[in-house]
Amino acid sequence: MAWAPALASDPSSLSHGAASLERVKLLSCTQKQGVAERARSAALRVTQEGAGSFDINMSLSGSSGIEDRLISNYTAVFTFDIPVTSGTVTVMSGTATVGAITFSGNEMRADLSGVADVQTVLLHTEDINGDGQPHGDVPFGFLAGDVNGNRVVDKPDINSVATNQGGVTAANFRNDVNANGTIRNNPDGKLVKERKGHSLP
Ligand SMILES: [Ca+2]
Ligand SMILES: [Ca+2]
Repeated sequence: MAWAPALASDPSSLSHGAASLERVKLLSCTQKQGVAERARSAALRVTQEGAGSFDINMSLSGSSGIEDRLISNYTAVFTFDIPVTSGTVTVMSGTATVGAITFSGNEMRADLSGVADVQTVLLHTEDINGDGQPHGDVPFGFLAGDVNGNRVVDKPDINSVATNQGGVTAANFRNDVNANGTIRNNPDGKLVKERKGHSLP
C-alpha cells in the first residue's frame, strides 16, 4: 500500500500507536475520496481571427499561468488521460461566468465570459464521465497586456509588441493582445501601455 513506507519513516507513528491508527484511517479515507484523475493539462484557448486558435498553458497548481489576451470570450480547456464525454466546471473564486461545456476526445472545454482583468479565476472540475468525484481545481491568471507572462505589465511587454508587428504565429501570438489576428503598435501596443503597472502576485 502506497502510504505504508511514509508511516514507517514517521517517528510519530512509532511512539503514538493510537494516533497513527487514526492517521491510517484518515489516509485511507483520503485516498478513497480524494481527487482522482486530475486533468493532465489545462489551457486557455482563443481564436485569433484569421491566424487560428492558440492555447496558453495554465499550471495545474501553485502560481497560475497568465492569459494576456483581452477578449470577451475564452475557452478553458482541460485535457485528461482518458476520453471525456461529460463533466462539470464551476467557478470557485474570481470573476467569470461558465457557459457551454463541450467535449472532444480527451478534452473538456468550458466557455468563459464576463472575465475581469487582473485576477485569478479558480475553476473546479467534477463528475468526469459521471463518476461524481472532484477532479481538482486549476488557477487561471488573467493579466491583459502581460505579453511575456512574467506577472507584470511594463516596458518589455510594450517592446515585444513593437518588435513582433505583423502576422501572428505560434511563436508570437501573445503579442496579439486584442486577438484580431495581426500585431500592431495600435491597438495591441496601446492596450499594453494603458495597463502598464498592472500585476498579479
Ligand atoms: Ca510582462
Ligand atoms: Ca492585434
